[in-house]
Amino acid sequence: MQPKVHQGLLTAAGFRFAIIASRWNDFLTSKLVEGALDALERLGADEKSIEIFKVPGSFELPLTALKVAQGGRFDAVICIGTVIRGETPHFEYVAGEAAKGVAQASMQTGIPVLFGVVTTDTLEQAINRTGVKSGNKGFEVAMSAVELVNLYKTMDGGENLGKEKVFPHVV
Ligand code: INI
Repeated sequence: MQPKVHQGLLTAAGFRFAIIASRWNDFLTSKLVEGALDALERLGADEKSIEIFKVPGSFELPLTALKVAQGGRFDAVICIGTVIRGETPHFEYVAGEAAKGVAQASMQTGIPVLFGVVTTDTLEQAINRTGVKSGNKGFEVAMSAVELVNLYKTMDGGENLGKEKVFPHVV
């Protein structure tokens, strides 16, 4: 059997990206933002087609992502943050709400909203996920964002077609 396979190209040229970055643990999240920018640049995105929105913490990512996605100016929204279990007694609330809200923003708008939040037990694990050891989560989610905008463009048969069909309230 050879079923038809649908998958997105890894080319960012012509697409617009929003990065929403939490200020918490800025020495780590700034590395994640750098990783995301590195990926977008290397996949051909134009600097002018990328905008960064800063928010106080990861808890604030979902609503900001929703507003940015609803604005209709971007093809994908990349949310970035770091939540470390050992550093907060309300880890579950912050990380859980961030994950749930980011998914909701995507589902409500039809625009890919990526979850680039590093959630770890320890500071060391978080450091390792920001480019020091086991990859850079910002780079990875930016790659996923590019793949998805290409996949959805193909599925829609044209830019924004899906949005018009499925989400008439999103301009
Ligand atoms: N926000 C984070 O992004 N990471 C954290 O580790 C964190 N801790 O540890 O509390 C955190 N808290 C702030 C939270 O995201 C909100 O900004 C705050 O609760 C105001 O709504």
